[in-house]
Amino acid sequence: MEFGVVTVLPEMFTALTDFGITGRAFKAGIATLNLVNPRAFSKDRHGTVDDKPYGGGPGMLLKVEPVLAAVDAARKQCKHPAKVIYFSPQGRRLVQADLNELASQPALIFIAGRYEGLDQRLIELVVDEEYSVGDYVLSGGEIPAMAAMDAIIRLLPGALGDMESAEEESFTDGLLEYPQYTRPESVSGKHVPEVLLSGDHAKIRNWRRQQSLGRTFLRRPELLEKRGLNADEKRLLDEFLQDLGLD
Ligand code: 9D3
Repeated sequence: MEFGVVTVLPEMFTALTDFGITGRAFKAGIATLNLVNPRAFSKDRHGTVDDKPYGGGPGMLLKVEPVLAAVDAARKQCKHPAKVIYFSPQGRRLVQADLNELASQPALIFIAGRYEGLDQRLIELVVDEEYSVGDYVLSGGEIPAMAAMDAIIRLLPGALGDMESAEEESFTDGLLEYPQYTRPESVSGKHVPEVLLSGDHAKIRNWRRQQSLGRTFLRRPELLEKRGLNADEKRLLDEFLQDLGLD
């Protein structure tokens, strides 16, 4: 997968290229990254990349010509035709289904917004999809672009080790994870649930399923509404709530 990123802060991307699973994927050539700084395409000797909004008001926008030139340069560096994705607070919320679709593309160019964002004409001219990562205020689109690339790289063949891949397969059924414990058996008077020490693997599987259902019901009820529950799961959830005295 070929990634291009248009950003005035390319140095931030070492967080992705130099560490962990994503670092390994770039080293192995599973993904490639071209960083393009609009500042390199600025027309004046100060390298100006921002300008005032027409109509007045606070804040600055990224200038059109340097960003347009940077997107063109990013396209030329791609062997494959690229979709252009813009990260902004006005975008649709990015979810796993979007990332699954993006992971099937041969090339993606991300535009990371800074300041108050992009001129609307630039969005209409070059942007295929506009995404937000959530309803909170960040300082720019670089961290959202990195989050998207991280999530996409995990989906690429060979990016995860055998252990991580096996874990990934057993997940994706729309529930939150069950609570997990490692040694020691007791921490400041808090003990590992007895069932996990029992060696009864059917019972452990059942308990974990119940914990997943209970947690999802309490923390993310909208996930259960979308997914629905079978008769077995209803019974496990009822028992979970009964045990907590929440029925
Ligand atoms: C005058 C109001 N502006 C400043 C508070 C709005 C604003 C502009 C630009 C708020 C944030 C940003 C920079 N954010 C992003 O580029 C961004 C973002 C985000 O802030 N939240 C969630 N997802 C994203 S994707 C890109």
